[in-house]
Amino acid sequence: MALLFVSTPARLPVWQQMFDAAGLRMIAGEAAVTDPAEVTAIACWIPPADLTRYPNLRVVLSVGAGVDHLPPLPEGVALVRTLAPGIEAMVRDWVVMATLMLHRDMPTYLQQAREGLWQSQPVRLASSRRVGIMGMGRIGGLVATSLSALGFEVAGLSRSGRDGAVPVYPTARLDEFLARTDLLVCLLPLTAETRGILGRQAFAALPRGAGLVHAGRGQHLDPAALRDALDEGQLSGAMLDVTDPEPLPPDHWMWRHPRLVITPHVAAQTDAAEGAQHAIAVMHALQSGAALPGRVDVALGY
Ligand code: NDP
Ligand code: OXD
Repeated sequence: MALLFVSTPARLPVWQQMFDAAGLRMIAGEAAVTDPAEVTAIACWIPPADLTRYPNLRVVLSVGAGVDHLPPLPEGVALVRTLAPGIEAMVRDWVVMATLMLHRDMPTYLQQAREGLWQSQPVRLASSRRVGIMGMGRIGGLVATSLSALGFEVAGLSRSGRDGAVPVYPTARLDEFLARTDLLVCLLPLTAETRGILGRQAFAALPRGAGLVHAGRGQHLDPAALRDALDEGQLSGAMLDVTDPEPLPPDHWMWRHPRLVITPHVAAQTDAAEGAQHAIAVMHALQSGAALPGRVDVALGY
């Protein structure tokens, strides 16, 4: 029973040391595989092209929180995502920063700074802005708590609509949720249901001048709809951490739009020790037959 590591080389020494300490076998890279039958789990962002090479493969572990980048897996191979408090805290920090940037008009001030223009905009209380968080899972819940503590009026959207620390709308009440949202935060997984959800219909349902904070996935967003909404003033600004494609080509219009601020998918980066710790928990669960932590229900369309 071994885990094949095909992720970022910089994380390798930490993983190796932690696997050795746990008494678990880890193979560093496909070139080091001598007996493919040993491999029961693969930790990766992008998996090896030919998974049929590993007859005893039971788990593919995404080294991130998302799994949408992974191809359909062979029958009998479980899909697991990394659960790590560091990922969740990092994304929370990015979303709080991005929300505050829109709340405090930073796209305008960044543009004014380029022009050497000293000009104040009206400042509003956080309590006068309604934040709407699409996706109230592990990350959305943390973000809701933090933004509520800053005084924003926060609500969420999820499939179930189960209330948490803030009121949560079910998907069936999407339009109602959007109509009460001044700053829209997307923290959804990319699925067949959520692809393109940030499009013309959603933007039109928001109050005029709303802002968009997007840390989900690039394919949630229709870029042409975003450009029109920004140019027409339906949206006043957007903060994007994810784009389609990634990397965003240097000549893409989004880099230069004055109402848009883009970061290169850096809301979170998995900490090596936290990632290894989760992988070890997965290997222990595989050994004992316990439920796999972070297992994704593929039937739900992830
Ligand atoms: P979770 O699986 O914990 O939560 C997902 C949430 O989305 C749940 O509340 C779920 O609802 C809801 N949801 C799923 N489908 C729909 C739908 N069709 N309509 C409304 N709500 C829906 O995920 P995480 O919080 O851990 O992560 C969320 C996403 O954040 C990741 O999938 C990834 O895309 C992104 N991410 C981005 C990072 C970055 O660096 N930019 C880093 C890490 C994550 P319910 O609870 O009812 O099932
Ligand atoms: C992730 C990400 O899914 O980095 O962890 O987006």
